[in-house]
Amino acid sequence: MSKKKIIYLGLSGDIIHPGIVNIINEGAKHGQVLVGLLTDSAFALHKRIPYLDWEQRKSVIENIKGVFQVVAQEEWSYVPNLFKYHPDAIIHGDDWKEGPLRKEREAVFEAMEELGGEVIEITYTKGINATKLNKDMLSLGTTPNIRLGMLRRLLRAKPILRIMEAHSALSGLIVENVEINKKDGIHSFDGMWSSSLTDSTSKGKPDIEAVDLTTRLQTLTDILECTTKPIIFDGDTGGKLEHFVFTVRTLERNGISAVIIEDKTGLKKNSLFGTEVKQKLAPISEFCKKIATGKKVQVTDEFMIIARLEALIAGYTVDDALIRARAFVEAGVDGIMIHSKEKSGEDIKNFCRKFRKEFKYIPIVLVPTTYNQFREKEFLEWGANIIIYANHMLRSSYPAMLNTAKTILEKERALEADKFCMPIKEIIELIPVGK
Ligand code: SPV
Ligand code: MG
Repeated sequence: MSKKKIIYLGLSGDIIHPGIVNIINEGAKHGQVLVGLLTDSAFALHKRIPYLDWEQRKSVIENIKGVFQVVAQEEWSYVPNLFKYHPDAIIHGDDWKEGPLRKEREAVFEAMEELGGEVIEITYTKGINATKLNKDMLSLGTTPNIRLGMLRRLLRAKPILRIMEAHSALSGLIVENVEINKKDGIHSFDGMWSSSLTDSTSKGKPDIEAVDLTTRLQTLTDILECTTKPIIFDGDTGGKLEHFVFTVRTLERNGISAVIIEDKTGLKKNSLFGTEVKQKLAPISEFCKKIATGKKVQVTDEFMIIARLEALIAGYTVDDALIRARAFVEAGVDGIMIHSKEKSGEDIKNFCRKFRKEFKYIPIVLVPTTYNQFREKEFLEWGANIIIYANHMLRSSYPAMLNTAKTILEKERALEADKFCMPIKEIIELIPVGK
């Protein structure tokens, strides 16, 4: 009897639906189905982080009737695995003839021709697909536990994360849902930044720790209610050590993934004032104690405490910042944020290079508000892992509102302002009933 043919099937295997069972059954008619299961990283770089990790997905897929074996597909493209496993055929739904997978289809045809194999295309199962199911799942929400662990999972899966500021439920919804299709896949934000600047400003207060944790939590609750992405909380200085332990516990209980605290003392002023105002650095030992105490009281392994270095903001050198960074790493931080208001970005680049040489795996967080000429890829080259767009949702909404208000005053009616506004139909349908 001739050896059974190997039929390759690339899958994310995160959301199982009848379309997947169908393609496995179709594959099994031709031979033994070898599933190339996309790794968290392969999937996250092009779409989103899967709900289940690779091992969990593998245990589900390998137990589906008709699956012969499951191997890792470490790239978005099927091609490397085709050359690795030399299947007799690859099976795919015919939906890839159009849209973003078209190029991949061509590459697969070329690869299979070279390998002397076949491409089997089956009719795509209509009316059901993982993208639509994912949208339905998102509308069900998440749990604090799942959300909390998401930041570390993303850090493991992606070389660099993009985080956008949110200061209200509505801005949170934009960060949650906005995505664009680019050549290398779907681009979206990985999570949200709860900024002290924008949270305070939208409550009509200056950014001086005047908005207390309970009030900041009201904003967070609004955002948590209608989103699923991980949140990084701007913890300012962390306050008094005795208060910080409660902050950590409260944030953790609410499913916040990380808190960033800055090494300043006295009345906190926004960093972007730089040396225009007095910015006093906290003694290293005092700040280390705050970090170590926070780490001790956190309940889960996943919660992250990130130390934010304000040395460059306060007029000190990169080497001064490095001395502080070493001490904070020693005290147990899970990441370092280096901040600067220098436009050139040279100081940040210099810090990143030096820090990365000493510490290979401690995540580096950047907030490129002033040095905004660089792209994410460049920050990645410097060694950064998290990029926070810290205030852009609020800063962009303010001039839009001001413009509308001024136009109505000027014209003594609203007609001319209408072009700056979203259509009434859109706003009444923006938040559907039941979501
Ligand atoms: C914030 O967004 O509140 C920050 C970043 O802390 S910065 O405004 O640059 O200090
Ligand atoms: Mg702040």
